[in-house]
Amino acid sequence: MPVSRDRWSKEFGEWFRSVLLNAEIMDYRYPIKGCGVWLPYGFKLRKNVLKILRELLDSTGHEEVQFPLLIPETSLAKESRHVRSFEDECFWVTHGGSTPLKVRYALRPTSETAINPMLKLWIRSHRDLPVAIYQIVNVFRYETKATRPLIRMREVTTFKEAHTAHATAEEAEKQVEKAVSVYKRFFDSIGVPYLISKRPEWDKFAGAEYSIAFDMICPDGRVLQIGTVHNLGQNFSKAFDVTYETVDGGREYVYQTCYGISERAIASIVIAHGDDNGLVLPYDVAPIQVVVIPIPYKGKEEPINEAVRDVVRKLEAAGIRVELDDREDLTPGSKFYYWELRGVPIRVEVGPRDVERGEVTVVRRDTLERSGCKLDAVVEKVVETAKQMTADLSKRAWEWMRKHIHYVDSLEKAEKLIKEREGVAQLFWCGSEDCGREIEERVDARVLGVPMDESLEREGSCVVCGRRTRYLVRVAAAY
Ligand code: A5A
Ligand code: ZN
Repeated sequence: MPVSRDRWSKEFGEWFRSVLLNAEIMDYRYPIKGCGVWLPYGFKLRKNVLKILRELLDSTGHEEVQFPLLIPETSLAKESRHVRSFEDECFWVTHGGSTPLKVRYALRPTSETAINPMLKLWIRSHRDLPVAIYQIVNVFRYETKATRPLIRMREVTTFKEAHTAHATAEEAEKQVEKAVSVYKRFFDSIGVPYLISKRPEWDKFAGAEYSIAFDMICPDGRVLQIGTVHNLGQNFSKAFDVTYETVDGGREYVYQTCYGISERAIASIVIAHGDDNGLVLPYDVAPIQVVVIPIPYKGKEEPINEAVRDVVRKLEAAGIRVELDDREDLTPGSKFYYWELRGVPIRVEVGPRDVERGEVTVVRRDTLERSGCKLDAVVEKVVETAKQMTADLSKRAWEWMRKHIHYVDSLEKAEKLIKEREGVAQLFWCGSEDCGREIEERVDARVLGVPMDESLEREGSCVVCGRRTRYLVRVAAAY
């Protein structure tokens, strides 16, 4: 029997906030709005998630670097669309001590304008290309929409931004595809389901030719953008004069891409797998993979403790992250509650009957399903249970998401289902900005864009103007 998901779905905002605090992921009570403190347990989870991301990037031709936090206004201002979008979102440094600065510095809101002046120095010839670098840093955005822990921070603490430069438009296009496939593998490895959509013109990244976004659906039916891939074309290279010498001796501006993922990735794990008992963490990223809990029984203390120590030794020797909860002032029941809230994937109980049979009891966090196994086989049992649970979590999350995608043929139906928090509406759309904007207005929701993960064999009529079209568009309430 899976744990209920009433509070998870009906009081999602409150559920999310209280789980982050009580499971000790992030304390969001810092005296600056939009800033939070990673707690030790949350920090370990973050580290494990970043390890996956780093390994994926490192093994696909990216190199990790680190740029300064400060960007002079003169650099930020070089790409006109970029600065128009970001200047009001920047925190500005105006003084050094009490001396006013001649040129203000922005705390980076993202790093295109920090990176391009350096690319101009580094890239001379076609032999210097391609460049593919990334950094995992904090960025600052003076967000005006409601801030939320992990979801909308003003200090984004965990901003993984990759930046690439190429000789040709085709190579940049290829890189966009590669980035999308890296992000797919990343979200697949944490079992988080996603929709991939090409953002409409009016919602692309400032300075991009086009933007592709990964969105997930939250329990309240609203979508959360959990990653983006942008083709920047030559917009920044022209603004920053980043050129290379071509094979035949000419000069050409480089073509660029960039793509980003933030702590929303950690939010996505909390959201996709959680339930009314709290967190449910995928085994691979869980700070503690197995908790061992003795079930005390008068007169059997010694054999139970001996078995418990044996279990812990075996699991540790197998490289499993295991915690023994031998606190004497807590009942087993309150320990179950404590570790369920923190999402520990597997619990091993050792009670008097287990000991008599030379067995232990293994409990999965997602279904709370119990099964026994021989103490000697505990490692195999844990590994097998973990594997099954990882697959089941991903399956459950994908099934839940698919149930919240609805094909509709009218704006009224789209409006109704979005209002009722049923998720994403997919409608036929002619592709024009006028019709797109009208959809947003009449449905009172956001156009996420055209699906990139679904090919459409059918044809239909634009819900606004009635023109025949093969495009679908996704519409939803968005965070
Ligand atoms: N330079 C590119 C990569 C860029 O800045 N893209 S972006 O603006 O779309 O941000 C990348 C990702 O960061 C977004 O897809 C979103 O998942 C996340 N993000 C953006 N603003 C955030 C905020 N205030 N708090 C947490 N995550 C945020
Ligand atoms: Zn139309």
